[in-house]
Amino acid sequence: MMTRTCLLLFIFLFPVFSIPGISQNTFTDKQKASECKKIKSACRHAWKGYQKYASGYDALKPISKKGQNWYGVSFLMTPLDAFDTFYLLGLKDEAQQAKELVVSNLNFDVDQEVQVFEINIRLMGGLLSSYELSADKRLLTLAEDLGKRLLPAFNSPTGMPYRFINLKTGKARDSLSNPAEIGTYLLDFGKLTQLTGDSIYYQVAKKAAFEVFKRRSDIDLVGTTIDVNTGEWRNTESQIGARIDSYYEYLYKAWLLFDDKDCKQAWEIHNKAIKKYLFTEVSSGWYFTRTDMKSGKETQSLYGALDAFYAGILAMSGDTATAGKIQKGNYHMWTTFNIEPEEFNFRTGQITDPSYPLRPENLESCFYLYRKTKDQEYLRMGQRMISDILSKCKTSAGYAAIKNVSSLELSDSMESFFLAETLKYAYLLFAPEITLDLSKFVFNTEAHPLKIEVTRDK
Ligand code: DMJ
Repeated sequence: MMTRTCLLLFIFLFPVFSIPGISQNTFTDKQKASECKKIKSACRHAWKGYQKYASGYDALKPISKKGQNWYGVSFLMTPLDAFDTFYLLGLKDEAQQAKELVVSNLNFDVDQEVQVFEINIRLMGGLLSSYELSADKRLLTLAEDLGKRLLPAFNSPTGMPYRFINLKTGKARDSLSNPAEIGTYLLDFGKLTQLTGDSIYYQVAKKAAFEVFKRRSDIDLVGTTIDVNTGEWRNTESQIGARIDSYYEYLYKAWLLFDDKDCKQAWEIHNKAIKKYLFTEVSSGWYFTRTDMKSGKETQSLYGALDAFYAGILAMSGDTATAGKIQKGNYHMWTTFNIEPEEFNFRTGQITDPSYPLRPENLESCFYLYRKTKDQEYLRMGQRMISDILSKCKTSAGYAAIKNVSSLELSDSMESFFLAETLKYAYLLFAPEITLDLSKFVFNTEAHPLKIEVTRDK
């Protein structure tokens, strides 16, 4: 008798000639509208739970039905991350409620140390996009106040930011950082510069990203850990996901948002190396592996939920062929394990981290690929993933992360990126393009849309 593990391995290693679990029908407008309706109703359900059990907190604990803060005080992560999703989905009451919670309660004048990267992508990004969509000046005032309080983090000998900053005292700490936490400011700080006229924000963000870039290896890869005091690499493993991901994303998107050609060139140099050294084919599909940044030799054949985003960037850049191959791998990872695991070994099919914290990246890549190719396959993939999330993660108070994708045991967390990103990309995949015109907006890494104000040479 075949054991469950053998069966999983067989399914996983079986070559992908057709995509299992996907019917070949074409979506009608009516079917697309029905998908949008389901996602809107999921948004309302998650928001109702937050309002009832966690109003004023950073996040909802969807099983114990309580509120949860990241720090000693709340920074209203969920309403701020969710506002622009409600706005785009036409959930006017919910958008108004979320905005009111933010403008009446958000205060950065607190003696509290925070993680600069997370505060920037969720709060700074959220404030700037909410301001651009609603024109409520109070949101821009909050963004500028936050920007001033984050700036001292960049006062390191190299200009690469420390990981933590006290919002009141400006005391910064933790010099051991990574490309993602150093290079993910270009879009948000750049937008703050554009809206306030103060050049300092884009200046520090660009310097930080290019301090990483200039320390790339001879084969144009970067590592996973770097000391911002000395500029020395402390971990030279190169990969596409955690701790590096949005560094690449922001280099590419800073060109889209600000027409910054230095950033485009840097991304192109990295992308060539990524495709040469990380892009790997096995019998079940294509993945990005992990290598040493100096030799390009494989260190570990691990891939996971976070890595899935890069297919979207490739699609945006016009490389739909490579993006399509990676997306097949992404979808295979999803269907093989019930729901995608946080990380697995793509050579053996073994799961190395079984959790699913409601991440958006797989759907995000489907969204960009569908926009670029109009291939129905991406709608079918999205439909399956959305259906899995909405059925397997639902609780009476909202949606819960999964502790183990094999047992589908839930964990008591609903990250704010579920409303900011996962449900937004899910909706936009099926909604009319005019809902969000990609020639007019660029998403920050938390899916906050920022307006393109420059004219770009094509
Ligand atoms: C989000 O906070 C952002 O997308 C970030 O860049 C990576 N991780 C989460 C979602 O998975």
